[in-house]
Amino acid sequence: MIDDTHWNTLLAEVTTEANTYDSLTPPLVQTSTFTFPSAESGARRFTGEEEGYVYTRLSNPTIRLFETAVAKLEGAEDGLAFGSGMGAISAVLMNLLKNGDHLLCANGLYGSTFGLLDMLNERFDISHTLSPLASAQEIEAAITPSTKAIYLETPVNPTLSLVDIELVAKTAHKHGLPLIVDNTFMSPYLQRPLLHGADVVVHSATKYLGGHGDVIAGVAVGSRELMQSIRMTTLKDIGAILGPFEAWLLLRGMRTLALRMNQQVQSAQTLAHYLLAHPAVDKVYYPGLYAKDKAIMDKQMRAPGAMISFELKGGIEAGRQLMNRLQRIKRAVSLGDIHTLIQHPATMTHLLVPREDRLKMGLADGLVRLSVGIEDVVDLQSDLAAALRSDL
Ligand code: 7XF
Repeated sequence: MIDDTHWNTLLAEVTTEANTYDSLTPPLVQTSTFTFPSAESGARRFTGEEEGYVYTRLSNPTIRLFETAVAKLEGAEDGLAFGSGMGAISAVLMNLLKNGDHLLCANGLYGSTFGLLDMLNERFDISHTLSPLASAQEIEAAITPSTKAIYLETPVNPTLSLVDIELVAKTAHKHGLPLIVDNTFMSPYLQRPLLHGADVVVHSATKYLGGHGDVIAGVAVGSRELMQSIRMTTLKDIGAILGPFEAWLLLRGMRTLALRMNQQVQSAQTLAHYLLAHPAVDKVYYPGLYAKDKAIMDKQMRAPGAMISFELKGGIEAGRQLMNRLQRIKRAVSLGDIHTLIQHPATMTHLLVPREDRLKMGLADGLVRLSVGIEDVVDLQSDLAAALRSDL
């Protein structure tokens, strides 16, 4: 269990650690391969009888430092780094599932995770169903004899509603099923799913862990046994590995995770209340604004996070206008950066999704998603105020 009061100390420790050169910051071991002192030693490294690196696709000291740092922050035994969040998600799912198996998922998943599940279904006969997973009865009813794992994101994108990790974990374990949680929207600073019973946590490390918009990366953490199994199968043989330099950048970004998060959450809370009171805004989605989420939030989250979705009364045209009028807030997908980013699903990420399907996913025409950065909140609010003129 991590002592919450010492997060900055912990981050400083786990992202540096003692190393060969006593350097303050971790060494960047930018190499593809490692030399063996002798033929016999090389053979022993391949069989695992001797400690030592072999090839960067299998492991690398800088990547290893990043993996163990995230594992410690999440309270896991071990971790694995990947070249993207999707690399992590696909490696975990393809390790745990085989043809004929079924995956139960919470309603609402990141678009490419949906895409992966569709592909697994069409090509490999691995099916999935979606459920709100809101009560033990609902979860029980959705589990089938071929269900092999449960997968969820919380808060759910883009409605930012919450799923009770402990409730799902308890029901999953009654059936001997592992629970996988995508913790990208929260980061381990705000939510540690393993402490509430989850078995595996995945992240798009592109987001809050990196924090600076300069890396695409993913990570998975869980038991030593499972991580070792993934390393030797869907990581090693499919090969979506992280590069050493990216691992080094992530370690640098992670040293300020708590500081960034505190600032971003504080600004997001201010902006969520500002938007809620704005006449051009129909609805605001932000954890904790509504009573129904309060109990889950208090149980598993340190704070509501820094992602806000809101619906403009003026629909699609209002969304487009808002995007174009903003001066400081950047029009971009991705999230969790020091820069405040905004995107309008109907004209951007979901432009190619038929309108009817998009509405079913909870993505109204005027829905906008804001990822709040570290800029001064006064500047962010005035940028929004100038763009949200009465003609929207
Ligand atoms: O492979 P990536 O590092 O881009 O991570 C995929 C991913 C996994 N889980 C969640 C909850 C995510 O949000 C993402 C990526 N989301 C970005 C976004 O929603 O803006 C991707 C840009 S299209």
